[in-house]
Amino acid sequence: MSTIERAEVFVASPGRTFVTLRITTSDGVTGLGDATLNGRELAVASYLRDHLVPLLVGRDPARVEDIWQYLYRGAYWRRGPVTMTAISAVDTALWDIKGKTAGLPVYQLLGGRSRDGVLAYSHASGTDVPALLDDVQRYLDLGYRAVRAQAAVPDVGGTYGVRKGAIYEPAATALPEEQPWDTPSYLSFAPTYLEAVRDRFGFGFHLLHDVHHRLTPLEAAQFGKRVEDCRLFWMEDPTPAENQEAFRLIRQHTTTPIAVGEALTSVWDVQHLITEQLVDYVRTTVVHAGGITHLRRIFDLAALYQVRTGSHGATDLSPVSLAANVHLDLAVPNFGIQEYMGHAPETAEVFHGGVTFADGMLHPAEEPGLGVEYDERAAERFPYQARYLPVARRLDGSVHDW
Ligand code: KDG
Ligand code: MG
Repeated sequence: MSTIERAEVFVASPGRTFVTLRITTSDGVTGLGDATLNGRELAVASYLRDHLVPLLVGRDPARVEDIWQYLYRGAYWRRGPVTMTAISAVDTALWDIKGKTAGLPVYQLLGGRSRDGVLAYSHASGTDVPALLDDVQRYLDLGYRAVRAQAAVPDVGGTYGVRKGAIYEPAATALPEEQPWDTPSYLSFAPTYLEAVRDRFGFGFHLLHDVHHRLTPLEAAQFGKRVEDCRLFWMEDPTPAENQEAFRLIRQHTTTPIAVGEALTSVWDVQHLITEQLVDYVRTTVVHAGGITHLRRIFDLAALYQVRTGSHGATDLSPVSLAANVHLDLAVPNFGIQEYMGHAPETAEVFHGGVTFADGMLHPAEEPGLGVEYDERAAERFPYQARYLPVARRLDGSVHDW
């Protein structure tokens, strides 16, 4: 029987920080898992190195479900982003190994293709409306059939989602940058640029918008109602998801579809949202919601309630977890859309292979496993750099949700 011989944790910052787990079996087969938790990377690296790696050595890598249950139930302390990201990395690496051992790409182990490709959306943004419109044009020219639109709120610096360089990277400073926030300014301005996008480009593509947890339920209901004529694919994270009943109020007032879940990490965290049909899209991912094994469980629950998938795919999801997500997206019946922001050029020096983009769709590699390799030598050129997401403060100085 093949056993897990070693499991190594790599922390490197090629363009941004990624934590990567590599499991090697006694047969010499390797599998990769993403363990990146933006701004809390070293906590997951330690959880893996200090607490999970010693439990893995000597186990049968083929027993993916059993290892998942062992790490989840066996910890006693359940859920939470650090635990779930660490379990995700192990699970993803084991699926990679299973695919390589079977000689099949992972999507074949998940039931095979349900579709020819995975619809992807990317991020258009601008420091003002003309710049946003130029950027939407750029994404449509690149072949995207779905585009997210965000513009800087006038006179309020540091709006969420507005790109400064070639790639939008919010975790950019060694300590958290403090950014101002003003809800009334956002509520009067954001609908106008979404309308400007529809006026200029029409309705022949999907338009998305991320509110990024900034509104109260009533404000979110007002926003959703106000932008109904824009026919958004979704408004994302309109209000923080700790109080899930809050979404019922939003629902009762608007038909704008709702997407939630990039910061949620287990089926129990989304159970109420799904079974009460309070959202339309669930944004949980392979990297933060327990790997392929657990994310499939979430997606299957969602399918029972006609909730579709729309997994998070920002720069802080490494090419490994993005690939794993796309394998799953390809297979599940209730796939909706996949976020795809791309990565900095340095990232491609370390992670080889992965998904490809063509005609608005993502495609996984056809090699056995996930189709991504980690270049350990190249990673040494990019030592770890601490980077934090910003923190938002209202104009009166109090802390707001970022
Ligand atoms: O780590 C947090 C980022 O990935 C997040 O702020 C990006 O909201 C985001 C999105 O929708 O991509
Ligand atoms: Mg988001």
